[in-house]
Amino acid sequence: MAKSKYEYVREFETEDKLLPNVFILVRIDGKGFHKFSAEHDFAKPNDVRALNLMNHAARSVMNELDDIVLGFGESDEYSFLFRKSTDLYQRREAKIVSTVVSLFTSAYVYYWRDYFPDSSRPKYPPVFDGRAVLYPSEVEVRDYFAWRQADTHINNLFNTSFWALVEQGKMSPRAAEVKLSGTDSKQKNSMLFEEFDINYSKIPAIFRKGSILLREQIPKDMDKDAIIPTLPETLPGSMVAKATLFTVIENSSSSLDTPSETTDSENVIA
Ligand code: DGT
Ligand code: MG
Ligand code: MG
Ligand code: MG
Ligand code: MG
Repeated sequence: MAKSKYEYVREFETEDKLLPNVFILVRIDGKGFHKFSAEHDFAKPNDVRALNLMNHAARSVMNELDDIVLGFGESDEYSFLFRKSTDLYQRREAKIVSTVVSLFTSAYVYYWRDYFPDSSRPKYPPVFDGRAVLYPSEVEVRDYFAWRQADTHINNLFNTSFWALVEQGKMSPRAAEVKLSGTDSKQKNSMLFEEFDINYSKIPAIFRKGSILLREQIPKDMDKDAIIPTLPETLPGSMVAKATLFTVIENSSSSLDTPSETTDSENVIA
């Protein structure tokens, strides 16, 4: 095709290729979900429908982008780890991040009704932002997921204590905050147990530890649609961490398919 005289404007586009041979991590996060969760009456402190919808949207992302080997979700955020050698969009940052965010957001809206059957769609369009972070080695990748999971735990313990004080203990939000300020996790655990009969360790793992989606290797000749995702809980504990973060990443190929889901992410920080 002949070049038009306008073609020169292409020269204004800049290169944004991510460094080769490092792990690409993309994290998305809901914009203003403090308000979004209130407007849609999300249960406090955790709404299992909302978390499952997040998981479904993340599964859509992983089904579309084969090079994502691991996903971790909590609250209104999801992290996606790409295999080190991915050449998706020649590692162009804007293409990678915008595709993940766009697909996640459209899937979140598309599947909304399956999780919130009382409304056909959200009251207004939810927005997610996204960023890519590069990690040079498995050490940082492991610590990254440990960081997000520690965040899940800290927030959940605080929120569980806070709402127990407010809803069961009939305290004002301000008084609950004052009572909790400066307490450590041991004190929160005993308060929940002694004052509210809540055994924190019995709270569903999806709330305490977040959700993991991990891609598993399947035999090449297997019918992809016939795969029933296996829960990593059924695998030996040590294998989940190793297979996920360290083996599967390097052996990842197009024969990898259906991510499976677990709420028990303990093994990632093992
Ligand atoms: P941002 O990310 O800076 O635009 O602001 P937010 O408001 O999205 O804040 P963020 O991402 O730090 O925290 C997530 C908010 O979403 C937080 O206010 C709690 C809310 N949220 C997330 N999951 C749930 C849930 O399951 N139930 C309820 N009630 N709220 C939730
Ligand atoms: Mg924030
Ligand atoms: Mg947010
Ligand atoms: Mg958030
Ligand atoms: Mg096009």
